[in-house]
Amino acid sequence: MNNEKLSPIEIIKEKSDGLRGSLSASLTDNYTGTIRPDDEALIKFHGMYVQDDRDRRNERAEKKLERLYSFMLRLRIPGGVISSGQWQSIHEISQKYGTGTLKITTRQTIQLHGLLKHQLRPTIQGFLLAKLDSIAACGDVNRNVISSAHPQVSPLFEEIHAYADKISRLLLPKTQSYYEVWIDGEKIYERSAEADPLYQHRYLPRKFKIAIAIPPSNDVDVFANDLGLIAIIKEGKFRGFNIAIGGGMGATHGNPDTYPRLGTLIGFADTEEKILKALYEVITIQRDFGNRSDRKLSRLKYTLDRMGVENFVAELEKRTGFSLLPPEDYEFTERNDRYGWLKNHQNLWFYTLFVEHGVVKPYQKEFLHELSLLDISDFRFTCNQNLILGFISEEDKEKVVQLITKYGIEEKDSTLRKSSMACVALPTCPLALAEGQRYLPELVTKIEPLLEKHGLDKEEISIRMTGCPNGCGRPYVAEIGFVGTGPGQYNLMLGGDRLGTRLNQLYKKQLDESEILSELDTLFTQYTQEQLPNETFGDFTHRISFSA
Ligand code: SRM
Ligand code: SF4
Repeated sequence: MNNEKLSPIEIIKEKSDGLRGSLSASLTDNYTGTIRPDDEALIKFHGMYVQDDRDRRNERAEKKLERLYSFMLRLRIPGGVISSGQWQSIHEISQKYGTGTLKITTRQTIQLHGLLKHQLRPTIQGFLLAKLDSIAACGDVNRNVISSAHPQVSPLFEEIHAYADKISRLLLPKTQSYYEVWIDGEKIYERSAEADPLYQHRYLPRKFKIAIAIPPSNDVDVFANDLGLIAIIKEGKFRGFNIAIGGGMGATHGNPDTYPRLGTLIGFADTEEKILKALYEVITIQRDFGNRSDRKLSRLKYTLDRMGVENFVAELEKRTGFSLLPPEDYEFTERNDRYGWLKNHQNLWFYTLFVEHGVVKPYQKEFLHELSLLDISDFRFTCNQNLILGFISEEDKEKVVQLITKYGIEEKDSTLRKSSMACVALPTCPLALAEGQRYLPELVTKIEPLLEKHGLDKEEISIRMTGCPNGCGRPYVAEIGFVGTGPGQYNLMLGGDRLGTRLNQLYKKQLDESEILSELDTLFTQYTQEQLPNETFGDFTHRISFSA
């Protein structure tokens, strides 16, 4: 339905023979550490990205060597839950292949970095043995479905959380190329069995993201997703989901046609059949109407704004054959993780471990490995890049406490640090303009004394940093957002609310560290002097800077 000139990636997808391309040949080409250019686009659908160590680009260029290529692999873990055994496998595979780092992402899964080309097959085969895969973790398809991660939020948690897996399965591409390419490269599947009514030959115009929020927590940032589901619980029963569409964070510096957008609530669906039908057809509309010529303008948010919400909903009703009900009332009261020990309604224990920006430190890795060997908890990733050790019985709790003491896992970090989030950025992200997770910890250390000076150190101010405007750490829904513009420089974004329901706005451009600290010092002074009762920092900066 979109007749504009197709972008080159559309042609690559169409000609890819079910996302196979020449991946098998690329993998066995020993003359280079990378893969053929077309395969670079296709490998994303298999959950991997080609990267290189940007810290070493100059040194390699001077020696006339090709870039130090390696691969990032992202697992598909709907709802972010794995078993102790699966954690053991992830641990062991990461010790053997790649850089050994484990990174918990903002979409509650795990990434391994620095995998060399010849390590990809054994890595994936190892994961498959552990019943883990990376299918559709990236690429122009539905990505990892995320869900509120804290089982204490509701006795209905498991019933609602189960939708993450259900939706992920429903929306998996039908091609079996993953098994073919990553097991042995042999063609084994009948193409006729791979017909894909949802994705057809060109897949979606762009990535598609779904989140499930379980009020009162908006730990998933539900409105930052192409499709957000908000669980409605009434009289102790799960009644269905409010549906919000058209959220997305990505923008491009200097391109005013691009912008972060919060999802728009379009209605309520009250049965499983209607919920799944509605979300499936939202995706078919995006498939058919999304922009396939300019990838900067191809996310659902732009399709929605171009079509208009009313027309979109009318098309949705035509395709589903029913109307959504009006959205139901709900309330978010929190977004941060609930750190430390908590119990659920079944008297089972949960321990939330703070993992700064999802980078699992070596001592945390050892702690988690030893714990996984005991097999007394599951492992749950949160969209705030942390980890919950879940479903621990009263008698096993003491064993975890002992390990916590043994490894010095203490709750010493400041409230600000525990409310912070940063994207990967340098040295692996090819799109980074500035540092992310390597720098925010240092900046937080410099902001902490300012907060103490103003008596604000117990405030849960959300602070997020990304190395570029793509928004992987969702900085546009933070109270203090830093968006990288160049080495050591960030746009300061202010005025977002604490619950992720209002976008922040550009306050000052291209600040360096000393300018950031001086601006914040002034703002904290003003906040302590002019704050209204119970007014959060985000609400305050919104009121004084942008409300007009
Ligand atoms: Fe992201 C691209 C890392 C969550 C918006 N993101 C990338 C790439 C793959 C760079 C690339 O295209 O080559 C980054 C890899 C860095 C590396 O070395 O690992 C990258 N994104 C991440 C992660 C790992 C950040 C983190 O520190 O946790 C997150 C992985 C999530 C996951 O498990 O799937 C991650 N990315 C997000 C989010 C947050 C979310 O989804 O809740 C967003 C904003 C929401 C959205 O999609 O609108 C996000 N990433 C982007 C974009 C901008 C898309 C757009 O609409 O313009 C890009 C660039 C692109 O797609 O062209 C991008
Ligand atoms: Fe890379 Fe930009 Fe995403 Fe950070 S926000 S990981 S710099 S694409």
